[in-house]
Amino acid sequence: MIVRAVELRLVGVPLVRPFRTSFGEVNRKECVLVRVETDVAEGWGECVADIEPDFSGEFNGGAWILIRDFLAPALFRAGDVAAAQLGDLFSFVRGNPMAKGALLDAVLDAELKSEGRSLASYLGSERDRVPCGVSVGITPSTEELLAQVDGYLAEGYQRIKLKIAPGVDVERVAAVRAAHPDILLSVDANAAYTLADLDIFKALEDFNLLMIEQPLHYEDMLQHAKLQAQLGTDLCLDESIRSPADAAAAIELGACRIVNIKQGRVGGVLEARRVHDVAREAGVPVWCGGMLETGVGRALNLALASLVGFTLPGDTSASARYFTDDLTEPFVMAPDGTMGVPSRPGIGVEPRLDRLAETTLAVERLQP
Ligand code: OSB
Ligand code: MG
Repeated sequence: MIVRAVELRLVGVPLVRPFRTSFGEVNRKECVLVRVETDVAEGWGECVADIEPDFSGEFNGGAWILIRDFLAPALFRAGDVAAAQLGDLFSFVRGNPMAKGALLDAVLDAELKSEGRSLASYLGSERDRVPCGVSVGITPSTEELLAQVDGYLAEGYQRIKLKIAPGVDVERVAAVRAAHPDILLSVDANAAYTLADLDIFKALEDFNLLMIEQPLHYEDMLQHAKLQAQLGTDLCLDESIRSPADAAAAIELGACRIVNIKQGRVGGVLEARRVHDVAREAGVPVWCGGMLETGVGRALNLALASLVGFTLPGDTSASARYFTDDLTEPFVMAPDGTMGVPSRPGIGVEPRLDRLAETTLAVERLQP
């Protein structure tokens, strides 16, 4: 397959409600969409970086330049390419899995479209529906949190994840657990604590949490291993896992007992499948995380989440949880809390032209 052009497009889509984590609050999703034109088909990818380098060191402006100045030129120089070779082709660039993943996923989408094959089937999917959870941002008050949780449970979500940060943790979790004694409940700290906060984690042990996600520094596996050794509750790593090698290290060190896999964080769906394989080999459950993706990224996430090792409900929520009007046809969750995996060729969705026109902030077309 020959890639004839790469189009970068920055889009901004308002969120239905502000999303607050320990590292900040956003009220709109802004991301770089990648469209590749090849001799056989067109493909789409979505970069999961943020406006600022807050969740990871990558950010939209950096991803844009990296693709424009390094990755796309390498792709053009390579001539006839297949998606499976791109990991090696891009290995001259260190790090930057989010930027690499967006371009790689776009090429894979084009390749699979030309073969008439769905991404889920290519990855080796075992099911056509996946169980959905929802990630609930930090709210101004406990009452507001309880109201949001009630709403999501009424919609059918099978697992509730609460964002926590110092000062908005134990009491919030206690209130939600008291209101809902039997639901699958987890928390995500986005790296906001240190080992000095052991008392807080000990206090959280009373609430039968499914897991505590990324409690400590994003680069500190050793500290996570020390914390996990002192807790009955399973730790899950998100930010700390940027590659299959990170997953192998975390598991062997005992830094977590569950892995959150975000395809966009680890360099695209092919790398994500490798992370899945590492965890599965070690008997470690995984689930599919999210980065508030538009329908393009959501389609990729759902295909990944349909692999056999994804035994826990993911942050694969419905379009309506994020946007009044998604960029693609909306992803809808059934009342039983499951969502269908796209089955059309490639990632199975395309952004609507009218929505692209309304949300585009910048476009650049790259050619050899
Ligand atoms: O840590 O999982 C996270 C959103 C943006 C950045 C980081 C995270 C999240 C979420 C929401 O928790 C996941 C989603 O619904 O897409
Ligand atoms: Mg997380």
